[in-house]
Amino acid sequence: MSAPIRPTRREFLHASAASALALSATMRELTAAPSQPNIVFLFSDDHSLQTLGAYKTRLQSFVNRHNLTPNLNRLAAAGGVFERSYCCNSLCGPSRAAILTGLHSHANGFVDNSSRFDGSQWTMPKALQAVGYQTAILGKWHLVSEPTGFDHWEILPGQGSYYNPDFITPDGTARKQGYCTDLIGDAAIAWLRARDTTKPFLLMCQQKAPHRNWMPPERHLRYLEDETIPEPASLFDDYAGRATPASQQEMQVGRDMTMASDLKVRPPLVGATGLAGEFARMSDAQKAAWDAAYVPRNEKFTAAGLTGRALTQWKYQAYMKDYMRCVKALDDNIGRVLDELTAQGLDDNTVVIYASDQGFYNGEHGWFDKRWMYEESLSMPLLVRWPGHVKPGSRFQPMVQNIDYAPTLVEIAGSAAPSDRHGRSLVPVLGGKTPKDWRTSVYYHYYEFPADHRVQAHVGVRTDRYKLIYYYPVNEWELFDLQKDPQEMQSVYAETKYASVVAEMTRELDRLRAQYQEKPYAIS
Ligand SMILES: [Ca+2]
Repeated sequence: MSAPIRPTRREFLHASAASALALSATMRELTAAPSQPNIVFLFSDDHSLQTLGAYKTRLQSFVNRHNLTPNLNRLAAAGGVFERSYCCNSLCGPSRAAILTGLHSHANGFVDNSSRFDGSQWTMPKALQAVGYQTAILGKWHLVSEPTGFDHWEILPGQGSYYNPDFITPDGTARKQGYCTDLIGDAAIAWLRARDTTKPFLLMCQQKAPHRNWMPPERHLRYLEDETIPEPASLFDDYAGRATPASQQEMQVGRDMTMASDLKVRPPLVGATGLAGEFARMSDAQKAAWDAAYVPRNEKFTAAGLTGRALTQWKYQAYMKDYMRCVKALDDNIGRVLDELTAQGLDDNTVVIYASDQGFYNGEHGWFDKRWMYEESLSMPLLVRWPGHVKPGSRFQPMVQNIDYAPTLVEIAGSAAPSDRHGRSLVPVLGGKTPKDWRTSVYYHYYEFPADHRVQAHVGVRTDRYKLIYYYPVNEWELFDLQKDPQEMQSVYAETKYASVVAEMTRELDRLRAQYQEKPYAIS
């Protein structure tokens, strides 16, 4: 008979220490982990609310009937949708700078796309690094200077390219074969798999799509091919009832889109010589797929000999189909990243945010592009999933801005942003407890004129019901009653019955300018 196996004292102590360590690890998970969740910031460029199925817009039923954004919809359903989410300056670079700093453009220094971001200032990723996060940014950066505050970065030069794009890393620039949206999705998944699993992380995955010139991937070239996208009521807006800047822009679908690049009405790509820009980067196989899709369409278009309104309507359809095809690929890759989080068991302890740098015109007012303080481009999609904090299916009504993101993410990480930030943490709002003194108006300032689209510089204030816009270089004003005129077709600035509203809104604009220590109006 063998003697019973008893642990020696040394073994017993070792086992006790191990279980104490295991217990303490468990305690750490219970206490530390919830205070430092991972953060995945999924971002895109120029994605309109109209083409995100979780938003109640004129295209919502079309978008959902054609399954355009199933993955964004599932993210929204598992978390919350911000219904009054705005940018502070509707342009790519300025929105990104506001997100990183929590400051309006005049204070962070990046006012238009000719600016260069000062990476030495306080930023949210640096604040997260300081409290133990590993940080990464992948995709579109667009702030000219090199990223700071990131342990890993792999960015597109400038706007980047849809096909076979270049990426810049600390080691230099290299071209990758493939479709940009998919390559950024691949990079996000690869980084999630290779990261240091002992640390909480911030992953900023920033797509170029669906930025102009809306080049779809091969697999979606025939998506919506036989469909008719509903037109907005204002596709043939005559700009009466607004200040003069609205009629002086150069961003009309019918007049200002380029046939070859924007609308893809061009000779076959295969065998073509002297191809420029994006088209020059495509492989023969990619060009052949495009020719198979666009050449027959273009032959029909040429044969039809369209002019006037019919030509604008054709351009609207062509534009919207390519735009939505790019959104479809964006959504595919949102799904891939969400699936990777699930596969790694990260869903419960990861905050997932989706936003785009600003909204976009899908033919409203006859336009494409952004820039204006009008609703379509002032608005930003904003979805947040945070298990245990955000009630699934929430629809948030408080007015929020991109300057709020940095204070929010820093608080999520268990720290606090400096008190001089213009934005405010959304954490209480996300928990369903909006502070009583939450803002009741948002401030806006757009600078870049004339640039590409001749949108006049302007400032403005939006409250729940009204919007006041001041085009200061030309000293013209607009006031919209959003309750009566949600499409902003008729300024009521000069109407006597709105005189008291004008006075009140002007005071509010002045108050916000003082609060944010805005600079005096620069009239060049
Ligand atoms: Ca943009």
